[in-house]
Amino acid sequence: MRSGSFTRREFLRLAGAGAGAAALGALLPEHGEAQAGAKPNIVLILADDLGYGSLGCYGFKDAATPNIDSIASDGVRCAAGYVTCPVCSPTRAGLMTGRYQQRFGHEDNPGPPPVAAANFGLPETEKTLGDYLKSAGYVTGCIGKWHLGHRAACHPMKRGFGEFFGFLTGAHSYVDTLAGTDNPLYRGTAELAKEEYLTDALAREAVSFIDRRKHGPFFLYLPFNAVHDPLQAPERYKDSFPRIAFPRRRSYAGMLRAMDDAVGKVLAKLRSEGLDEKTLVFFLGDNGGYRLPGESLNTPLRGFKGETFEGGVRVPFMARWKGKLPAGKVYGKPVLSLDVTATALAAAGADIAPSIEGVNILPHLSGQRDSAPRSDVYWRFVERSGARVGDWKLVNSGGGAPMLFNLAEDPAETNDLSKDRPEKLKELQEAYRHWDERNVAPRWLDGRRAKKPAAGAGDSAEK
Ligand SMILES: [Ca+2]
Repeated sequence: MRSGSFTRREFLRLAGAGAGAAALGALLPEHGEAQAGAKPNIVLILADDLGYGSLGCYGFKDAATPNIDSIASDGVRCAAGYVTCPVCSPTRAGLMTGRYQQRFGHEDNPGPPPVAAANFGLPETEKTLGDYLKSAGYVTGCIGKWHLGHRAACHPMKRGFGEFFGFLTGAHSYVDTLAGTDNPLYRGTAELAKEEYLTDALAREAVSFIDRRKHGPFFLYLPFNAVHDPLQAPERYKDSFPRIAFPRRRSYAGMLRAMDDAVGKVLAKLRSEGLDEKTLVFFLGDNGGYRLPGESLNTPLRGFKGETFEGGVRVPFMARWKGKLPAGKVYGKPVLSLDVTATALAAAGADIAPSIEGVNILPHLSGQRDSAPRSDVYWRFVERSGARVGDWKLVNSGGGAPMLFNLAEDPAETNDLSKDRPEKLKELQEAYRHWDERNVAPRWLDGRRAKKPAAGAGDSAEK
C-alpha cells in the first residue's frame, strides 16, 4: 500500500505558485458590481474530514480522484487553504456566516444528539450565506450534512435554505436512513424511510436541484458526509481496490471514490446544461483527517482533526469559474473558509455585511491582485489555539509550552523555534490576544468532554 507521502521538495513545488496563471480577472466582480441577469450560480461542495493529502491533486496516490481533481485543473487550487476550526460544526458556522465562529460562541462540536447541549445550534443572531444569497435573488438548497443545530429553529429551511435533503447531526450511516431514531434522514422536515447509499443519494438530489433550478441564479450547498465515519462503502467501490489489503483502508478508498463519482455527476450536470461559465464552484474540506489508521491522510502536514497543527486546519481548497478564473493555477498565499463566504457574495453582487470577516479572493486567485488576501489566520478550539501571521505559526496544543514554526521553511512543523525566536513568539501571542479580545466564551461544549469550565483557549487567560 502506498502511503501517499511525498517529499518536502514535492510539497514546496505543489505549494508554490503554478503555471497557467493568465490574468482573466478584468471581468471579475468586486463588491456589488454584478450586472443584473449576470449573477453566477454558486455551488459550494464541502467534504467531511478530508485531510490535506487525500486527493490526487494534493499528492494522494492510493485512490484516484479525477472528478474532484478536475476542479483544480479547470480552476485554482489553493495550497494554503484553511478552515477556522479543526472539527466539523464550528467550521460550518464560520463558513455559513463568514465570521469567526468564536465571535458568537459557536466554538465546539455538540457531540451526538444524546449528549448534545440543549442550546446547541447556530445562534439566531447570525445570518447564513443562504440568507444573504436569498436576499440577493438566489434560489437556495442544502443537500447533505447540516450540523448547525437539530432544534426546529435551527433547521436549514429556517436558516436561509429553500430546500433541504440530508441530516441535521454530525455523522450518519451511509446505508440506513435511521428512521424513527434521533438522527434520521430528511427531505425538508419529513423523515425518509428508505434511501440508496447516502453519497449516491446526495449526488442524485444535487443533480435534481440543478435540473429544477437551472434558470438560476441558484446557490447549492452540498456538504457531503464522506469521508467521515462510519467507514461504509458499497462493495462495487471496495472491489475497485483489490490491492489495498487493510479493510478499513479499502472502505475509506471506496467512500472517497463514491464521493468523487458524486462530484463528477454534479459537474457533468453543470456542463450538460451549459452552466460551466455561469457557475462558481468551490470545493473544500471542513477539517483535517482523523487519526485512526486507514482514514484520510494529512500528508505531509503534522497533526490531525481536532488539532491546531496544520494537519488539523489546512485542507483541500479549490475554486472554479470557467472564463473568469485561470485553469490549472496553484495559489500559494493563505486563504480561509470565511473568504469563500465573502467571495460568493461578491460574485453575486450582494452586499457584504461589515460583520463578515472574509475577503473576496477572486482578484487574488485570478492574478489581478498580487497582494495577499489576508496577513493572518487564527484558531481557538476550547483548550487549543493557534495563529498564522505571515509565514510564522503559533500552536498551543492544549498542554505544554506554546510552539513556534516557520512554515516557509518547515511546513510539517517539526522544528519548534519558540526558544530561538522569543521575540517572534511574543509577537504572535500579541496578535492572537488582539484577535481573541473580540471572542466570547463557548456557548456549549461537546457533551463527550469531561466536565470542565467553558474557558477560552491557549494563552487566553481572561476567557
Ligand atoms: Ca468534519
